[in-house]
Amino acid sequence: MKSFRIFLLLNIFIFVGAQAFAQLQQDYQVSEHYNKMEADIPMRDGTKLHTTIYSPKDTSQKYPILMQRTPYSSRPYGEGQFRSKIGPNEYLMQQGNIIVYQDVRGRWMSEGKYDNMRPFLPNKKGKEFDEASDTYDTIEWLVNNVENNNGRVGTWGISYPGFYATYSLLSEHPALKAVSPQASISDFFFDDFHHNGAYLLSYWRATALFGYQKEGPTAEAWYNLPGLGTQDQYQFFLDAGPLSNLDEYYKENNEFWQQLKEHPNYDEFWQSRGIVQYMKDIKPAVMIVGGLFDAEDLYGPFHIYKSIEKNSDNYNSLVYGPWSHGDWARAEERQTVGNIYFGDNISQQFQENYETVFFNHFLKGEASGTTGLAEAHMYDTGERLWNDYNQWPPENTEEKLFYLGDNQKLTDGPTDTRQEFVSDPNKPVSYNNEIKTVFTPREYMTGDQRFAARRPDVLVFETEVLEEDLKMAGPIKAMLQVATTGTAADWVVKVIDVFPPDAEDYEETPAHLKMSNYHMMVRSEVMRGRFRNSFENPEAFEPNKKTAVNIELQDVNHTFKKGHKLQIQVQSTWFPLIDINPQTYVPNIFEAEEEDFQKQTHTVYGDSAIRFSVLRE
Ligand code: PG9
Repeated sequence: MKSFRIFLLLNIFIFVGAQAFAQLQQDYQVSEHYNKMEADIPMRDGTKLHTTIYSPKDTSQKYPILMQRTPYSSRPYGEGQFRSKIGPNEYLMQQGNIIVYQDVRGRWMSEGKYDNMRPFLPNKKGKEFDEASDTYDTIEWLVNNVENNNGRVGTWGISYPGFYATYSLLSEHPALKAVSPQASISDFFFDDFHHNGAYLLSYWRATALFGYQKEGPTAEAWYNLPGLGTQDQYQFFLDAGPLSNLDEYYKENNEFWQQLKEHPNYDEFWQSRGIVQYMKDIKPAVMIVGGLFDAEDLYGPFHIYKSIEKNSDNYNSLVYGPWSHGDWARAEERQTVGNIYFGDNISQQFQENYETVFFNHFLKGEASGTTGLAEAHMYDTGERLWNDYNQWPPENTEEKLFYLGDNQKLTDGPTDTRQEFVSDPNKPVSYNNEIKTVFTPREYMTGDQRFAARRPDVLVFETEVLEEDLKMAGPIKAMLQVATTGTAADWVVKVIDVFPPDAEDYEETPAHLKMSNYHMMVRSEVMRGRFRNSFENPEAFEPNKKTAVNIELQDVNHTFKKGHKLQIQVQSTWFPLIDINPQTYVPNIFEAEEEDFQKQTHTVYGDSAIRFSVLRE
């Protein structure tokens, strides 16, 4: 009885504490605790970058500088105009830090010309610049001109700001001590606008966000996102037909649209803009953050972390949670992605117990590297709890191959069977089962895949009901053996957790859906078949010739529970997440004509395998 009373008191305490913090958040006014100034900081070439600086009114101590460089505006601009929340999270804001936001070159109130994913220049001379030198020049100005700073600087950012945080590592400014790239774009050929060379048609509207140069410093947007005129984006893009028909919306002055069309392959244009290649000999402490269901930038955080880990001996850590793009920075009590609920206060606990600890240790504390935090803090999205690993991928795993056998089964060995399906460009497989137009797709990452499983042009392979838990921790590789009657094809592989018939609904489960037998997407990826041997030099398929196509799917940390099933789906269209492959080889799909789009029959052979990293207990 006594222990129950203690349990009850503890829960009352937690509830009261959470309520009190929520109230504190609502009562906290940035303007009451911070002064704000704006400065146009000159870069080495003379270009001025608009920078907003929030400094604690309390000057009883010195503070580090926490900076975010962004293409999305450092607004609000103007005296007396304050953000409602500043910094990576509320804890760091309320503890007191100097928080800085900067419009990157060519964006908003900054001068200069914008360059999407501006290439890094390793050996800059004189006034030559890139985002690393802009970061260096900014930090140099800040530490010498902002009062009451303690000489230590951190950077952070999510998504494109995450790219600039990653880039800040290349500034090599001695004051830069801690960097947290979060959902960082690393390479537009694998993040956001392309996946393994397949163009993300679902990002088409966002082309306007980055495609136009502005006349000069502006506090107002100089671009508009095109409207589709419908909430049914599947129908809109199907009716639009070949990509060239979309030119009517973007003219020559949309630089990014022209670049997308002119560079269909992984050529020097894209390669020079990738940042992973430079993640070597990194000195500042790094905490990479990502979401295991991040539809936009899943490739980036994993590859940046792995490159730093392989090529540097700095403090380098990884956090991947049950999050969609940027969820970890929000304060939703119930953490859900699409139809799946993972738990309560997951983001707040990360912000308080991880992100705040990381920055305080290196910017205010002893900076010894003994943070008490894990090397890899990874959420198990099947078990619904956190794992701490001393390396990522974990060492105690073994490879397990599942073969795409006959009769919709996953088999332990290859079979001499084959499965065929007709892929029709006029009836592509939808990437989700909803009718709504989105800025960029997100919820499909945990979406129910039963709608696809019941189509004849989606191959399904699955295990029997699992008699024990099966934990996957690390990368997944699809090693397909395929053929097509055509000369071009895309190959999509989906890894699915099939829930048991008695799975219970969540609070969020909509009336039309049941979690019973839910086919939860765990991981998915596409390979544009022409890039199977090289992203730089595409190749056609030889009709009806058995051909190897390998696809790296991004890492997972997921337990397929006893009573569930592991399912693999294979398909060749994924619309309008990605554009439709004509299935006739043309040099540039952005220039394909109506007649190039042909129905073809594809074959998947029984010696195709999916390789998982299974955690040994
Ligand atoms: N990586 C995200 C994005 C880039 C481009 C278009 C749409 C989204 C982001 O920066 O939020």
